[in-house]
Amino acid sequence: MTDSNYNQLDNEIRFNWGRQEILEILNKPLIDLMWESQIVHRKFNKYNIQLASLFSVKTGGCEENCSYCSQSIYSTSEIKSHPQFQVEEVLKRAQIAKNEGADRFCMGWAWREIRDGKSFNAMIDMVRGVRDLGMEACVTAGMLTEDQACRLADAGLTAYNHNLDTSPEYYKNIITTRTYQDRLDTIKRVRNAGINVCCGGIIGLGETNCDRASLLEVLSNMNPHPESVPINLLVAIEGTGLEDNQEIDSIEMIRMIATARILMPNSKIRLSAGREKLSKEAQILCFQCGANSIFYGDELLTTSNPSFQSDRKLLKEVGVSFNKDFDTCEKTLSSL
Ligand code: SAM
Ligand code: DTB
Ligand code: SF4
Repeated sequence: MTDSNYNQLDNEIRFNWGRQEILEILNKPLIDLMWESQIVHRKFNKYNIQLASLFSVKTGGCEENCSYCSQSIYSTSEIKSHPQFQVEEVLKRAQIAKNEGADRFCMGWAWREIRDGKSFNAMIDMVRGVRDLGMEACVTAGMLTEDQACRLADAGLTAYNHNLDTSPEYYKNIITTRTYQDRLDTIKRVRNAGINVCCGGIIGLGETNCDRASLLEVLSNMNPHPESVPINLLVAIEGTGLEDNQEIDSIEMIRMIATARILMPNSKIRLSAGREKLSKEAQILCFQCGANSIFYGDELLTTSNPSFQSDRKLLKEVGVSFNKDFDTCEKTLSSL
């Protein structure tokens, strides 16, 4: 075992991880990587999986050209069109998610940036409403200004999701309508406003292992670390620039999650998009190596996700705990 791992065992959280040492962790024999990540995970976390529900408030028509995304105006994907959802309907969805056992409600808007006015005011009301239900609230809606970040913080927003997606070096192959620095600036505004940062990336974009290490280097050198780190497996959607990308082996997802757990022991590492492509066994290994949250519910933003029922069954089988109120929730559901 290397000195850096001993530091982890001594409870020291590091913010100075180097790319080479991250790459070495990522490339370790799988059996060692799994063991080391479990040691960190058991020490810092209690195998409690947070269930986060995701809802698309505004779908499609986004001016950015993220080549994986069906919601970009540059994609030809067929997506369900619906006018932007109103506050009442969104809060109804949050209540349903809560009844199903979720304790975090994430709301997405397909925007390049948030604009002030009617729909920003509605966003604020949605955040307040979700918090009043006793749930954590997360928003993802593109770039935001300092003033908007402060207004969202005042409304009680728990976290803002803004992913870096990939390494600074590979980024220009995926998105050209905004820079890596634009993303970092928004993340800084979120942090300065006192909102938790939710920031992660995607694997399967065609990046190398070195790019994955480079993304993890940026994330793990943030001080504090992002409280939440979603790791997405590309959902290759028809009509997007990456529709023909080769599927990657599930072992790579396990490696990415295990490495993120070793580097950022206290963060919620979220096993995010792409779970439909992972076997039950691959997901179990992800939980064992450090994933402590999933998106829970039949839909992500424009694509499908495992059902509530199958996820409850999976988590029960694994024996992890996933909601303190779960027994009550199970009884309420069965009496419906
Ligand atoms: N427009 C906002 C933004 O980009 O920040 C919010 C929504 S966007 C869909 C949120 C994140 O979802 C992206 O940054 C990306 O990491 C992830 N994502 C989007 N499409 C995906 C796909 N097809 N497969 C995997 N992850 C995806
Ligand atoms: C994140 O990192 N993954 C979520 C959430 N943040 C907003 C989005 C996944 C989208 C998957 C593709 C889709 O459904 O369109
Ligand atoms: Fe727009 Fe977000 Fe999709 Fe990029 S990922 S095209 S910013 S909705």
